[in-house]
Amino acid sequence: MRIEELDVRYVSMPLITPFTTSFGTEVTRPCLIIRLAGEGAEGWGECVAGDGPWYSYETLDTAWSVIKSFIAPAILGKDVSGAADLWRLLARIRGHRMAIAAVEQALWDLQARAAGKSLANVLGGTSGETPSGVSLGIKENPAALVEVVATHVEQGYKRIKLKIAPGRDLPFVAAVRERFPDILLSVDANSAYTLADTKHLRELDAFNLLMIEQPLGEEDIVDHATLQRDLKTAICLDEAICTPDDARNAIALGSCRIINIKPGRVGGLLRSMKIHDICQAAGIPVWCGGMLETNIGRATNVCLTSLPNITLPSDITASARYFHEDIAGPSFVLSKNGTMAVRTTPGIGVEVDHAALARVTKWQETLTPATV
Ligand code: OSB
Ligand code: MG
Repeated sequence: MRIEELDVRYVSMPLITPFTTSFGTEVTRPCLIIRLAGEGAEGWGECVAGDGPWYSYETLDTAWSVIKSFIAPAILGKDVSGAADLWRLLARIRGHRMAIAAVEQALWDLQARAAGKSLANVLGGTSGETPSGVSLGIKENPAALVEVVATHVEQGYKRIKLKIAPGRDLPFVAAVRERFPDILLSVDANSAYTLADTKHLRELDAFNLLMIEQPLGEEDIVDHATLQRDLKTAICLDEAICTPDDARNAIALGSCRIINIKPGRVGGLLRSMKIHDICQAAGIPVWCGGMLETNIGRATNVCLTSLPNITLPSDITASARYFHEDIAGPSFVLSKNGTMAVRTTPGIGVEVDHAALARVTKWQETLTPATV
């Protein structure tokens, strides 16, 4: 498939509710929306980097710079037959996985649409629905958090994840556990602690949590292994798993018992599938994390969750929770039993709403073989 055009749009979407984690509060979700076109078909992808390097070192500016200067020139006008081919063309690029993932995602969508197949089908997905979990930001006090949890338990989410940070942890988790003794509950620290907090983190063992996500350094797998030996609760790594080798090494060291895959963090769907397979062979369950995606990224994540070893509830929440108006549809809604349906329509399973996209687009640039 000859790639003829790569459009990049910088989009900024106001969030319905601000989202607070240990690394800050987000009130809008900016992202880059990528459109690839070739041979009469098009495909869409979303770059999940943030405006600042808070979750990851990548930002939307670095992603745009790498896409424009290095990714677009390597693929425009070229025949690209799939993600493996894309990776071969981009082999000289180190890191910048969120930039690569956004373009890779658009390529998968383009190819699935050209073949008239759903992305889930192209990826070899097997399940028709995926259990939904929800990630709840840090709230003012434990009582306020319990109220937000109650709303989401009523909506049917199968797992509730609480963001935590030093000073915003034990009483918050205790209050939620007291009100909901039986729900599947987890916490996510986004690297807010160190090994010196081991004694404190061990107190979380009392709450029968499904997992503690990324308690320590964002690049660490050694201290996590030490901590995992001291905890009853399973550690799930998020930030620290950026490549298939990271997954292999973390598993070998015993740094975690669960891994969260985010296609953006690991460089796309091909790498996601490699990590999925490594985990499956090692008996490590995985789930798909979220980055407050629009329906374009959300649709792609849902397709990924149809893989057989994505067994735990993923951070794939109803679209209406995030934005008043999304840029693609149909929107994702939670089924009565707390699952999201995997779409069978061609490509990622959503169509772009061009008028809605234009309303949130701050700038756009079209790259062609002639302009790079
Ligand atoms: O650590 O999983 C995380 C959002 C932005 C950055 C990091 C994380 C998150 C979430 C939200 O937890 C998941 C979602 O609902 O998309
Ligand atoms: Mg996380």
